[in-house]
Amino acid sequence: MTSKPYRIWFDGEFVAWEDAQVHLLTHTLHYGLAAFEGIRAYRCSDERSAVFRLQEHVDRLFASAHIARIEIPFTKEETHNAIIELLNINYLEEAYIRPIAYIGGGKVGLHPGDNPIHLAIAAYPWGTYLGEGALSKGISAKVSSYTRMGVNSFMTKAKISGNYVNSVLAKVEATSYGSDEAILLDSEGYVAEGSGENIFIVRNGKLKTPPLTSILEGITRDSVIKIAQDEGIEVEAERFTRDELYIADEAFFTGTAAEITPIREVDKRTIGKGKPGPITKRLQSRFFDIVEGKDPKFLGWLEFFSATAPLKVKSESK
Ligand code: PPE
Repeated sequence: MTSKPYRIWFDGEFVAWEDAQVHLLTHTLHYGLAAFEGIRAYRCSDERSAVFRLQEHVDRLFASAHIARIEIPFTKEETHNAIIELLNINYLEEAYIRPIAYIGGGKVGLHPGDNPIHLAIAAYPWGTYLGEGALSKGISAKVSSYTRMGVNSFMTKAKISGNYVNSVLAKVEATSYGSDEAILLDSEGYVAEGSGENIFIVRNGKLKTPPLTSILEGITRDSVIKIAQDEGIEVEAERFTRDELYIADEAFFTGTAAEITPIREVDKRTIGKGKPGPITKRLQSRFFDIVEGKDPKFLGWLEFFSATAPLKVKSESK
């Protein structure tokens, strides 16, 4: 693991990047049960910075943990404050924030028993998720040979580490075939989501996105729906097939990491004109205005902080 000059919040203390270690017999390492989040903080136009929809992410972290029967030994408020403190302490004006609640070592075997639950939060700069030019030119995607896991096999509403085995397999497959990202179909063959994003299509001026049945309840997805409604664009949460995707006028992914990434090609079929379409561009530009605090209507989604006032480090090592 390459060292970074950032501290990590680990069970209530700040530790150096390289000291945030786990034991080999960590339960989660073997069985994949951990609840995690991906959150972004942006530098705003007025010298301040802001975390985008922080409370919703903290709520989803606790919802994922609840589904997984992981009892996080901190309150939502403590977690929320820890994230802001971490950004301050690291002077991070822009960051990707990764909280993870996991089951530690103790008894080996499937039942987590009394193994301790840990909460760790890392934050570091992370640029464009799908590579240079992804946001301005769009990316290529491949419908995966892997099916999105069924709703009674995995808990798709929960952001649980083990769920991502499906995503990692799909992502590696897609990139090894030369595509930038994978699109997974659900067990009935309808379009579900990307390996780490929700998906939207535009047809005849209307937006369509798969219903929440078998996908992650994306916070960016929810934001895009609300922005589109504000723009007077009709949005339907309705199932669609891969061939409807092929004949869409526009398509894009949404996610904290991916933000709003246009899709210009799927399975070697050009989508629309093969470049970001007008509705995608409109939503993308409104989204970036909002996260940068330039849109008074959506200021409620931002939690401002000043990364210029670091707090005192409580502890050097765990
Ligand atoms: N679906 C999946 C499967 C998913 O992982 C994400 C986020 C989304 C939808 C979009 O959710 P939201 O971020 O709330 O809009 N994926 C996270 C992890 C990416 C990673 O590579 O790690 C993210 O974007 O932070």
